[in-house]
Amino acid sequence: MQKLTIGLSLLVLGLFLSCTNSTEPKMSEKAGAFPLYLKNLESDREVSSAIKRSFEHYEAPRLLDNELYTNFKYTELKGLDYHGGDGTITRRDPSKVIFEDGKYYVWYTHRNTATKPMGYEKCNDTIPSVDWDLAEIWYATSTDGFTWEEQGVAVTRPPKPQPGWRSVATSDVLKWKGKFYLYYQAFSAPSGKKTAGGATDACPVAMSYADSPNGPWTALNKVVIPFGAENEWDHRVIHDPYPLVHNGKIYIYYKSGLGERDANRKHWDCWGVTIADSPEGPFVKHPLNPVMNSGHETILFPFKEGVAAIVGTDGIEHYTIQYAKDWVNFEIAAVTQLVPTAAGPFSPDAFADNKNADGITWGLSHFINAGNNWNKMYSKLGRFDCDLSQSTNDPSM
Ligand code: AAL
Repeated sequence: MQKLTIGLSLLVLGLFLSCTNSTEPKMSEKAGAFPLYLKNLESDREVSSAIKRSFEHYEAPRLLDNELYTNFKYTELKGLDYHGGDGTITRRDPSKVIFEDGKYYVWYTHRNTATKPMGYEKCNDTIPSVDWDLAEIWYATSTDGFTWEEQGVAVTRPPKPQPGWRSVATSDVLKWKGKFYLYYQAFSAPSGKKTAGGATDACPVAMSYADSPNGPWTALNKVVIPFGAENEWDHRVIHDPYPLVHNGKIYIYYKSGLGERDANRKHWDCWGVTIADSPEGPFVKHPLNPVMNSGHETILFPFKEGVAAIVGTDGIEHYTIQYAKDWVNFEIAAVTQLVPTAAGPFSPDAFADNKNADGITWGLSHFINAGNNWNKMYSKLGRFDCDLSQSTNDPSM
């Protein structure tokens, strides 16, 4: 007992000396002003590793007043029919929402097939393999963001062998110099094929353009973002193209994977960015790609002079909100929960290139009704509300 007391006294003395002798500024001094109770936490006593990294790594005070932290609220949309949820109709992967001529517009993957998806082995020309197989890109409009009127098809599947003959899906919109562009996954085979190395989706990115958001849309009928070479991180798929405008150029963020997907869906989703001077390209992939290490679907939006990203499922940094002041080097700004899936925000500054972007307060996401069989699913669109805007305190939260 005596030995233990002496040992403890020496330890306390050692700690006291190391604290009082230190010329290093305190963690609070490095991180800036914060409340007294946090100052007490880092008074002259030892702290746990969790508290230590709160200051050193996460700059704890910032977490208490963080403009890039939010929760999400969800509301069912009115006006869209799903055949009673029998799986034959799906709407998923909404684009950004834009506002034109007094209306909100959204584009999305629309499947209306004879049966539910049946998996790769059972699919044929009319039976879909997965939820986004045999799909087209449709659009809907709304005056309030809650009730949506489906307007019909925007981009149809082109004839074989043009890219997208099997399915066109997961689109996002760009407005550039008064014209409209849809970028999307153009499948040249049913999705979901399992190979020895894992599933590979034959879907690079294609594009269609129009003078009005109501169309008509003309397909460029060529690949605008191709796969990387065999030895590159994005050799397997290019998914979820997401165009924004920055420094007078078109930035398209996109997902690909490191490693191959195996039967247990083990893989590592990452995001890269590719940049062009005009909508049809050529797009040049950034030398630092991949620029995000997580996120199956990621929502990006200009925020102040940088770009923010809401990183959803999959990966070591899932359910985080990240920020890249230079649009390439992302840092975690907040950790959150119940993140919208595959969402498209109403992002008024998406194409404004204005260096002081306001952020977002709402958008559309999808909800997957997969039950216990991933193949037999269908999806519905819903609305999310959040508080990631500099100027608006969303009254609905
Ligand atoms: C998604 C997106 C892409 C994938 C599939 C359909 O939500 O990541 O579009 O291919 O799942």
